[in-house]
Amino acid sequence: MKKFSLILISLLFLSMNNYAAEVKFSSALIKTPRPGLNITSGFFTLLSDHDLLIKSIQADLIGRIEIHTMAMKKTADGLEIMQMRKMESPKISKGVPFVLRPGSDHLMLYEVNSQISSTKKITLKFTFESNTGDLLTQNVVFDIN
Ligand SMILES: [Cu+2]
Repeated sequence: MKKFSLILISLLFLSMNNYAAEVKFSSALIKTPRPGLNITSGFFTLLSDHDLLIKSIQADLIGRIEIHTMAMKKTADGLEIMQMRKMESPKISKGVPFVLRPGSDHLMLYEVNSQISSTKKITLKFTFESNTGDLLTQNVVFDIN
């Protein structure tokens, strides 16, 4: 019995250790703001082996970072317009790529310091919440182009 609980405890310990959800980013890119503008957009693909919520994204030199959905809407007079909406705590489903790409859902960066235009890389700090309420952070290097 004692041996059994020892095994159980070490299994628990192992799975807690492994908890550090594996979150893989690819195609992480931020567009250089156009001259005179302090907002821009960014893109990435994320794949996680756990269900997660994106709680916040922060970076030096950037005032505020949001994730937006984008959809084309027809107005009453038949015009096609782009409609962007902020996603509150976007949900990442285990094993399902979360894709932000040009012309679709995207990162929206506000109050961007002009110094960003003279650098090639920037680190964004992502804070995730697991479905057990744990918070985890991950620094992700984005290309600026
Ligand atoms: Cu947007």
